[in-house]
Amino acid sequence: MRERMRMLALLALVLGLAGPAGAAELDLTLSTGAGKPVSDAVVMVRPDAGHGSARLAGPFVMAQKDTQFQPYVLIVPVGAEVSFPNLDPFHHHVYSFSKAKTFELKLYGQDQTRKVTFDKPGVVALGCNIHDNMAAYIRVVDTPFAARTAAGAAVVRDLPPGPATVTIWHPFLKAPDNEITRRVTLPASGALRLSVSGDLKPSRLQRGAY
Ligand SMILES: [Cu+2]
Repeated sequence: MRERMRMLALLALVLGLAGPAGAAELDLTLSTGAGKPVSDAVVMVRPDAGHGSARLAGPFVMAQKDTQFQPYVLIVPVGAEVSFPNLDPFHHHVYSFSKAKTFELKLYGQDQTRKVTFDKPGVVALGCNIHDNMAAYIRVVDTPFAARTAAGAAVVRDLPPGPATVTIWHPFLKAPDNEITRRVTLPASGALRLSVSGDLKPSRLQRGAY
């Protein structure tokens, strides 16, 4: 009897950890009005049914290399600890004034690292006090269903079926809060294709090809 109870408890734990993940995927393409693919956008899917206890997996790293942040856009879950290794043979001084996380990592040198925990969802714009053209973004997400576009495409997997809200964000997207939102209904299995068009505001802090 005790053995059976233990088995049931274990089963509940396993099911609980797995959450309501399903078999559908979202295939998103994002391009400008002129048809150019947009990279470094973040696609977030929030199923109406919720997402259980599923969470994006780390490690989460925002490096400084060749006088740039790498990557340009990093997706992390709420509560993530992000490391900021300096891989350059000179100092950097990383900061953010963003509402989602205001912090400063004072001058530190080659092969040193620092850690910051991001405890609120939102956009964190990064800069360097020494190098004015260094810029990057951390998007802190409250859903495990998130992906970044590369060459204008992103795939979000293991989605539960049913209605969901899809949010597409890019630091320079011409839209309120730099976000476009779509309502979709996810199938029980297979792929839902979604094509979205959005233009970017020109900025000296833009990076990548689109
Ligand atoms: Cu720097």
